[in-house]
Amino acid sequence: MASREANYDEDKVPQYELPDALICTDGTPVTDAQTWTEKRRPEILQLFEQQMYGKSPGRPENMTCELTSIARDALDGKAVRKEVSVYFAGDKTGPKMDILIYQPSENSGPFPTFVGLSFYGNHTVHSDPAIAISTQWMRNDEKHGIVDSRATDASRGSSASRWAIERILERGYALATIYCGDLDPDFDDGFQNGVHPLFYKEGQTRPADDEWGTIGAWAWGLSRALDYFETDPDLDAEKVAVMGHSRLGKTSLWAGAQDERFALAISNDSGCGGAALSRRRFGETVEIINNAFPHWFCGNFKQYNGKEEDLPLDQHMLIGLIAPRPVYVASAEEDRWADPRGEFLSAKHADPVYRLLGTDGMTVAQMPAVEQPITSRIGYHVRRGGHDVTAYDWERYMDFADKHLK
Ligand code: GTR
Repeated sequence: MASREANYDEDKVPQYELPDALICTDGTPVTDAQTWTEKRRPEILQLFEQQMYGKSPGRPENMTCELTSIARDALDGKAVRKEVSVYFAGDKTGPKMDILIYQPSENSGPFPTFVGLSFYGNHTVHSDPAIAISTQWMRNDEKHGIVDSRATDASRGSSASRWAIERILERGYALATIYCGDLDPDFDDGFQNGVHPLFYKEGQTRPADDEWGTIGAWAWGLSRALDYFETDPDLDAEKVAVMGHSRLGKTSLWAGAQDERFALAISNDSGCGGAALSRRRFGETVEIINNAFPHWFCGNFKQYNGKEEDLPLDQHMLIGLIAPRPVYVASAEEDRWADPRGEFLSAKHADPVYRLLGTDGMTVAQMPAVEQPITSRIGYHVRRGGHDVTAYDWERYMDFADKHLK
C-alpha cells in the first residue's frame, strides 16, 4: 500500500510504540509534579514547537483593542452583542482580528466563555443582521455565499448550526468567535499575508523551519483574544474554554497546550495533527496532510512524511500538555478520516500525566459506545453521524464545563 492512500482497516494499523510522556529525553522517569512542571512539560512543549506546529511569538507590544459596536438588546433581548477589533501593530493599517461576542443579557457576569475560530467569519455564526460582514479573503463556497473570495449577504448565518448560540446563552455562558482568516488566510502563499510578516526579522521572508505555520498563527490569535478577555469585566478570563472543529480543533488543542490561561480545551473532530495518534496512520496521515496543507505545520514536520515512528512525540503528549486542566475530545462515528479510535486513544494515553498531577484523568480503559460520554477530567464522546459540530456536541461541552469550570 502506498503511504499516500488512507487505510481504514483496523487490522492494518501498524504496530507502534508511543513515546512515554513521563520519561524525560535524558531517560529520567517523571514521578512527581515538580519534575513534570519544571522539566518534562517544557521539554514536550519544545518538541511540539520545533517539530510540528512551529514556535510562535508572544503578544505584540503595541497591540490595541477597540470596542466597535455594542447592542444590549440583541437576539430579542436575550443577549448583549459586542464587536471588538484587535490591532496587532497598534495602528489600523496593520493586521487585525475582529471578535464577535454574545453574552447573556442578565446582569450576572462575569460569564464563563467559550471561544472558537470560524471557517467563514463572524457573520456566519448567526443570522443576526447586525453582525459586521467579514471583508477578508475566503475560499469560494456556494453553500456559504462566498463569491470572488469574499463573503456576501447570503453567507449570513450559514454556519449557525455549528454554534448553539441560544443554548449557550441559556446555559449561562458567553461565546466569542473570530474568523481564522483574520490571523492567516487558509492557503499556501509562502506566509506573505496574515500575521506572520509582522514578526519577520530584517531580511526574513518566511518563517524558519521551526517557526509557526498557519495553525500556529490561528492558535496565537486565540491567545490574543484571551488578552482582550482579561480586560473585559463581563467575561471571566479564568473560565475560558477554547473550542474548535477539525483544522480549528487541531488549533484549539495547540492553543490550550501552549497557553495555560485557557481553563478548558475542546477538540471537535480534530483528527490528524489534532487529537488522533499519528502513529496509527488510520485515515488521514502525516504525509497526506503535509501534502494537502503545506502551510499548516512548520517546515520540520515534513521530515516525518511516511515516518511517523521517527516522531519524538505523538498526540497524547499534546493532550498531556493541557494537564491538569480539563480537556474534552469528541469524535463522530462516520468521520473515519479523523480516526475516532485514534482520537480516543490519545485522550486515554494522556491519563498518566493527569493522574500524576492528582486528577482522575480518563476513567475508562476501552473506547465507549456511541453517545456514552465520559466526563472525567479527560472527557470524550463519539456521537452518531459525520464530520460536523452539532447541538449534541455543544450540550456535552456545556455539561462538561458545568462540571469542571463552574
Ligand atoms: C480536511 C483535512 C482534515 C480537516 C478538515 C477540516 O481536508 O484533511 O485534517 O482539517 O479538512 O478542517 O474540515
